[in-house]
Amino acid sequence: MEKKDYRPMWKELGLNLEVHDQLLTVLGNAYKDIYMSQENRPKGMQYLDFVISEAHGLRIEELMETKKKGNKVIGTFCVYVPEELILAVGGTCVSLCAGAEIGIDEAEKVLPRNTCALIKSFMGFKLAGLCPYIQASDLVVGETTCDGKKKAYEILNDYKETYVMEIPQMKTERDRTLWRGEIIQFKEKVEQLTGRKITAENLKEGIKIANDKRRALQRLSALRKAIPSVISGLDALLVNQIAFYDDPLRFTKAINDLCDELEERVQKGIGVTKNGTPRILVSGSPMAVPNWKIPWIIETSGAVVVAEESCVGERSTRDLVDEKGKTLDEMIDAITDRYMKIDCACFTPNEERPAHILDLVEDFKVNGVIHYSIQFCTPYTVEAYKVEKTLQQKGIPVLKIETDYGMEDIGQLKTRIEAFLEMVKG
Ligand code: BJ8
Repeated sequence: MEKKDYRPMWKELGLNLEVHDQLLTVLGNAYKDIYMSQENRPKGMQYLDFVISEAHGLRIEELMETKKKGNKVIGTFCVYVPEELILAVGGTCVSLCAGAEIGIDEAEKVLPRNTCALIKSFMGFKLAGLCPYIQASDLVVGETTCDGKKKAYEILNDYKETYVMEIPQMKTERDRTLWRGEIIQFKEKVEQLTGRKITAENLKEGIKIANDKRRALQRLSALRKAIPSVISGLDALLVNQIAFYDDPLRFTKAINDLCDELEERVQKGIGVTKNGTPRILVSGSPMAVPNWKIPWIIETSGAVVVAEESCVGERSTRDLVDEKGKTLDEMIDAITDRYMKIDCACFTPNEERPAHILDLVEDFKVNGVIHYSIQFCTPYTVEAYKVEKTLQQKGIPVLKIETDYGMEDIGQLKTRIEAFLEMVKG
């Protein structure tokens, strides 16, 4: 089937068509090399292949359609933004482009060079006119998680209205009160933007949609405990990445279908790995599309990634919002409590995270942990020490990696990862 020409839409959105074309070509080739070369992929992954191929096309067209009906699109960069409130009023919550190196030159005109690649990437995508999601968004919502992000949002706000939620730094009762207040203020912002009231009835629906998506992702995660592995880490990561872009109802159905297929694989003992393949947990900074570098190196070095302790992974899906609440107040409480459980390294102390990593190692029969920090990401790079110490005390092999989105260090990383995998096997 011939591909539709989306260039008129991209032009209308103000994208830099020439550079955007180059970006799509590079991404298409990378996807072919990394994803389509895998063997024995589940059939259900065809849906994900399709979604990724239309990430800047059909999906953006859908967003423009929903906007024409008076619905709003809200762009985010963090799993702290409570999407339930957006869904309640018929809005769409999308993650904005932040996983590729393109646009870095533009970003470095306004940000220091030693800023984490994720921040430079979102700034670069906006300044170079390459992210159709931010162009289609009616509002961007940022958060005061790490210093780099919160200061970058001040700059981003000069180019696109950016509303910032204050995320507490600790998890005391006082912090919970602050966070609950932020959620109420965000609710008012959403109501003002959309001209629609958030009620107990529509919020219940918003909670259900978000929880159903998380339940499908939890199902996928649980299926990755199987030996042999029934899906590659790369494919599972892609599912978690696309969760941030796709229509939630359609996505949930597609992932549940994929899980049905994987359950059948478990029953029949069909896997994508051989006996004795080292099982790796990747832990740390989030991997936004198309950041596939580390799992790609791991899986082309003879191991399989069985879980991501990451916001693009089970950190953002493990907790559901309690659905028992009947009044708006009870639902706001349930949302507050659910989001307070996220153990991002921006919190101090953050003892839950190393403890949770140990649980994952046990549950997923992990042979080794690769701690991944985006270079210049202070929260995860510093917290890596505690994670490493906790794992070493239990005799669990761990490798700490710091890298950006560039390809220059691929050879060096491959050497280190291969040496680590040798040790894990031995
Ligand atoms: S809840 S992990 S999505 S903040 S990598 S920009 S922390 S310097 S992305 Fe994150 Fe929310 Fe936390 Fe999750 Fe800063 Fe680090 Fe860069 Fe980061």
